[in-house]
Formats: sequence, C-alpha cells, structure tokens
Amino acid sequence: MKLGRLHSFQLSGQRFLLHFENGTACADVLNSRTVRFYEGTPVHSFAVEADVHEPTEVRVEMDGGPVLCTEDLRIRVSADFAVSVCAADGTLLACTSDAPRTPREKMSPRWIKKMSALYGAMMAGAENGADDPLAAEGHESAARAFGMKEPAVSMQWKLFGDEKFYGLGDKTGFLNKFGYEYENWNTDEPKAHTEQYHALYKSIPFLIVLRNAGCFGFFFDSPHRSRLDLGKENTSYFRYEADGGAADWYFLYGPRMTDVVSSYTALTGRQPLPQLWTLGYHQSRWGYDSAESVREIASRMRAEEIPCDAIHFDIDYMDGYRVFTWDEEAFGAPGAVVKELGEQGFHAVPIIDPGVKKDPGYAVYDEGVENGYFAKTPAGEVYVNTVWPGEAVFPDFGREEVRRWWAGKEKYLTDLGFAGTWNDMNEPASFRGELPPDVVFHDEEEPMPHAKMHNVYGHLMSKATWEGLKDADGKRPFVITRACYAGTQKYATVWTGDNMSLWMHLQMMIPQLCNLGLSGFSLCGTDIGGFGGDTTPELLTRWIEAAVFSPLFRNHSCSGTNRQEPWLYGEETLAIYRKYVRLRYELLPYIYDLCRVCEETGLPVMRPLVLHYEDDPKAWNCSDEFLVGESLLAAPVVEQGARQRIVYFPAGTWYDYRTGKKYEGNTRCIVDAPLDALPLFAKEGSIIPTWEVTAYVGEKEPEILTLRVYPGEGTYVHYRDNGEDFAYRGGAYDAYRFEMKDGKLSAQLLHRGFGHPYAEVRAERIG
Ligand code: MIG
Repeated sequence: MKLGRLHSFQLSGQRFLLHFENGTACADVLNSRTVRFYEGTPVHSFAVEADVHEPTEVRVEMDGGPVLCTEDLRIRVSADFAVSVCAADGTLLACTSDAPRTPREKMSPRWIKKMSALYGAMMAGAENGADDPLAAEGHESAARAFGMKEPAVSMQWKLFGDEKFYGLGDKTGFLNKFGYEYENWNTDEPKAHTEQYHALYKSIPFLIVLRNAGCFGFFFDSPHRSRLDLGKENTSYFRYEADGGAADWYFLYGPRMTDVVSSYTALTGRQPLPQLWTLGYHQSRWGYDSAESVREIASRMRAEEIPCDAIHFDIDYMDGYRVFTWDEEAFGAPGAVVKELGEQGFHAVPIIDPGVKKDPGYAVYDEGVENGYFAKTPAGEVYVNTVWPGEAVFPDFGREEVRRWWAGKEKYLTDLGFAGTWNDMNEPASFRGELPPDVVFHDEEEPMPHAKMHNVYGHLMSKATWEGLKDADGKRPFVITRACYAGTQKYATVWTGDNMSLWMHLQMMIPQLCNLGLSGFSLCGTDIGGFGGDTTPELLTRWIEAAVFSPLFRNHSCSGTNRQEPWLYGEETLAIYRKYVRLRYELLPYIYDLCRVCEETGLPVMRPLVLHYEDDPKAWNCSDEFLVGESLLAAPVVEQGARQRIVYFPAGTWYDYRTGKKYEGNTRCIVDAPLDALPLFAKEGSIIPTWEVTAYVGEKEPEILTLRVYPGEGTYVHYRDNGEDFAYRGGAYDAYRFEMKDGKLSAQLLHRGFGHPYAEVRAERIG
C-alpha cells in the first residue's frame, strides 16, 4: 500500500520521523553526506554491523513542505515517501520518479501459463520437469519477473540522461552498468557467464551513480530477492524492487567517487589487511586428487622457478566429500602432506562446502541433528537436498550458536596444517533444484524462510569461518568465498566462480574485478586460464599478464578439462608465465601497501580509470584498462592474436614501467604488445616500491627496498609489518614516507614498530 499524504514530521536528534496517512518512515542522518531512509521500524542489517552515526548538524527548513538539511545535503520528502536530494548549493542530484512504466507486451492467459510452467521447470532444475512441486516457486518468480505481481518494495528514480552506473559486485557485462538489468539472487551458474545474465554468485546491492553534478551511491540494504533496471526498461527512470521486506536504503553523497566508495566501506566495513603470503601466487585445480599429485605440483613449481605460495585442495581431499574429514587412502596420514608442503614454503588451502553429508555416525552430521543446527522443512524435518556428498543437509548459519559450532570446526583444518579456508557452493547451490523458498532458517532466534536468508547464506558462513580461523591460529584469517552479500568484505576474499577459458571471460575480468573493488571487495580474482573448458597457450599467457594485479592470484581449472599448469603449454608460454609471476613478486610491497590503503580508506587495489578521472568522459566506459592504486596503469591485451593495442592515457604524463618511454595524457596511442608484453605505465612523480623476487613470501625477509622513481614530483608512503597477525594494530609496523622534489629523493620514517629495518633503500630512476 502507498504511504499516502505526509501528515506530520518531527526531528529527533538526527532522525527525521515522518508520519504518513498509511504509515511511518524515517530519514536517519548518519553524517552530513550519508542518510538512511526506511519505512516502518528498522530491521537489523546483515551488512552494517557498527553504529556509524557521527554527530552532525541537522535542521528542517520549511519551503512548501519540510526540507531536511545537513551541511552537505538538502532532502525534500513528500507524499508516498517521494524523495528529492540536492547538494547544499541546491543542485538537484536525485529524485524519485512516478513516470508511468513502459507497458509490457500484453500476454494471453495461455502464454502466461505456458511460460510459467517453463520458467518453473527451469527454476527447479531441468531434471525435475514441470510437475515437480518445487516448480511452484518458479511460478511465483515467473509472475514477478513477468511483471504480473507487485513486488513488496518498489522505487523509481528519475534518469536525467547523464548517469553512469557502477558497483553491484560481480555482475556481468561492461564497466558502466547503464542500460543493464540485474537481479540479486545468489546463483551458481554453470553455463558461460554472459552479459545477458542477471545474477551470479554475489548480491551486493550497492549502486554508484556518476552524474555531471556529482557522484553518489545508493545502498539498497535488503537480503530479499531484488531487481535493478538501470535504464533498460525505460530511459526516463531506473528502478529497484525487492520481493520482501520494506524499503531500507542509504543515500551516500560524494561529491567524488572516491568519497562514495569510502563512505560505503565505512558503513559496511573495510577489507582488513590480508596475510602477505596470500598475495603471492596460488596453484589450484579440481583434480589434484592425491598426496602424490599435490607433491608433484609443488616440486615442479620450484623446479620451474615460478614463485608460488599456495596450493589449493579441492573437494577430493575429503573422505567421501564429508566436510572436516580427510581421505587417508588418497592423501595419506592426515595432514602429513600439508606439513611437507609447509616445509617447502607452500601454504595449503582446503575447500569447504556448506552441505553436510546425511550420514548417521558421521560426527558433523550427528552433532548438527542433535542440536537442531540444520535448516528444516516447514513441517519440522531436517531439510535434505543433494550436493557432492550425495544427500546433504544445510547448517543454519543465521544463528550465532550454529556459527560458533561451525567456527569451532576450523580448528580441525588448522591442526592439519591448513592455512585458510575456501568456501564454495554457499549460494547455497544444490543439485536437486534450488532450495524451496519456505525452507526454515533463522535470523538469530527468529525463524526465517530461505527466501530471505538465501542471499546472506554465504555471508554468514564466511563470518563463521573468519571467526573460527581467528580463534584457531590468531593469524589474519584467509577465507575465500564464492557467494556473499554486501559487507562480506570484512570476512572474505572472493573469486568470480566458474568462468571459462574464453577470451570473452578474460575481457570481462577487468570490469568485473573493478566493480567488485568499487563495491568494497578489493581482495578478488578470477580463475586464471579459465575454470571450464580448455585453455590455449595464448589465452593462458594473456590471462597471467592481465591478472598480475588481481589481489587473489590463482590459476584454477575444472576436472575433466585440460590441465592448466603453465609448463604444459610449451617453452614460450612457460617463460612468459614465469616472467609475470615474478613481476607480481617484485611488486608485492606495492600491492601490500595498497591493501593497507584499502583498510584505511576502502579504495581497492584494482581501480577503474573512472574512479580517479571521473570528469573525463573517456574514462567512463573504459572496460579494458585499469589503474593499480593511483600510480600504475595496466592495459592488458585481451584479444586473441593482437600484438598491438590502443591505450588511452588519462590526464598527466605516463611512462612505460620498464623502459620509461613517455606518453602524454589525454591521448590514445597504439602501443606494441608482443605476446610477452603487458602494457604497463607509471604516472609522473610515481615512486613504486619493489622487492627482490623470492620463491615464496618469507623465504627471506626483504633486506633491500628498491624504489622505481619516475620523472616528476610526488610522495609515497610505504608500509611494512610481519605480514601475518594483528600485532600491527598495536603499532608493530614500520611506515616510511618518500618524497621526490627538485630532482631529489628524501626519506622519512613515519613510524617504527616492526623492528626489521631494510639494510638498504635504493632508488632506480626510470625515464
Ligand atoms: O559443483 O569443488 O566454483 O572452483 O573447483 C562444482 C569443485 C563445485 C565449484 C567451484 C570450483 C570448484 C568446484 N566447485
């Protein structure tokens, strides 16, 4: 029901309470640029865990109706919770729109019946056919998708015509999301991810809007299934709608895009500094199915002199896919091979799925059943679906007690010597159709249907895992997750799931990781070489080049595809692969410094050009280049056969990373890019810290810091700590400030606490 006329309002502290004809709403001022808007009484948020209110001046002015004023915003609220937001100088930034919707094609009842059956069958998994009871959910969703059912929450915002959209997590397509339509419903999609997909594994309903008048963000904080239409349906508005709950959203004003990202991450949390080794190279494959196969990979990595820090253990290490078990037949004595790897400087990362094998006598299952830790059917039976172990049940992660139980299991993994946890299948994915919407989970102690808990399942599992690892070994927890919600960045690194060995997917990597970064997830990566399908020498080569700056730097592939280790693709591929993994290790201090910056400001490692050059129209849609911090510009070749490419240089002067060749900004240049070249440039005045390449992180403490110094003037802060635990939060770190001025480089120690100074700091002038 519409809220109707605005009867009265009242300002209570920073809360602006609104009494409408048919209900109440609130505009809660968190700070002068961030306001939360909600209908009715607020429900707790999964994403926002800290109270981030800052005292700020708020007043209401009367101007034909109430206008809520902060130092930076003027917000008018009127009938039906219509909102318009202006900057302090009166410039209109955003306003709701009641423009009529583009009418859908009129569909005959016969067509609707046919399509609903088809859609239902799809939703319920092909093998079930249209008469499966699960298909009921399909009909419901179909009805909504076909616009025949009113969503619980629906909002329309005026399009002024100058909008560019960014963020939204892992959505497919190009960098600028204008003209796309998306859905937030965590989805395990085994087919090739294309632009036409509405949803992948993650739901991060954070939308950045860039307009000529400024940049701002909307965070639609709802775990319910929701949709965004970004100027596809109609060019006069963009729409948000959700299938449940009430309106609850934040307006985050910039005015710059960097401010929007900082504010959003202040609200939902920032990615904490990772362990240093996690930024090294990871080798993985679904198919390393014995201790022997893992040993072989490890020794070959060293023999080929490809630096490597981690080997992943996919589902085969478990006993019959039972989580928190070990297959002794194929992997030997529990943990022995993990310890062996450790002695050679490798960390081992095991996969864990949420599905627990239904298997009386198996401790994890028994404990869960006994304590009521698994999701239930509405009739009160433990709900069963099929996943890797066969029949499986699903931990009810919404309850703290269940999270604590699961967290306690991490100790089993760390005792085996494992160094982190890779959480998979936590959309949750299942083989016998999607979990029905009415499966009963809990939001803490309140029963909550799957329909509401679905999108936060991976989030809550990650949180439990993070806490468990922290308790188990006190190190910075290394958690990787496939599914997540807004705010999961506090607990996990993410990868983009099952991509394929396709040039199209190498191309998509750039906008996908850049938008994840803008959505709070700086620590992200793709499966290098592609997960599904067979890679080629050229594709693998271009992928390792393009991925050098992906915070998660992992080659992974699917069982049944051609193996994807770099030595299987000829001498040339191997040599280039080695060169780029070595470049990654050379630049580890730079990437680590950026992780520190991210923890402090929320700005990601990989950044789209638009983040720093938002006034430059050529940056708005740049999907094939990216910045690394502010200093480096990478323009990888992502096209088969190309040996040159066009590079757009934004404002400033740029220098080739290696040769120092100069390029003026605001130009497009054709740059040579033979197979072994990643076009990489440093901005004028850049100071880039590098270390000597080692076989793995910690092989020896870096004694020499080499600064690559490019022409111009600039400053740089370099950060160093033990790369492992939380001692840095108590001050156990070193920080240096370097400055290039009048042709001279000077250094200053900002903070001393780590206790391992460099033996030498060298400057290498390039260009
Ligand atoms: O149904 O564990 O995305 O990385 O190798 C497939 C096997 C299950 C999906 C993950 C992938 C992993 C695979 N998993």
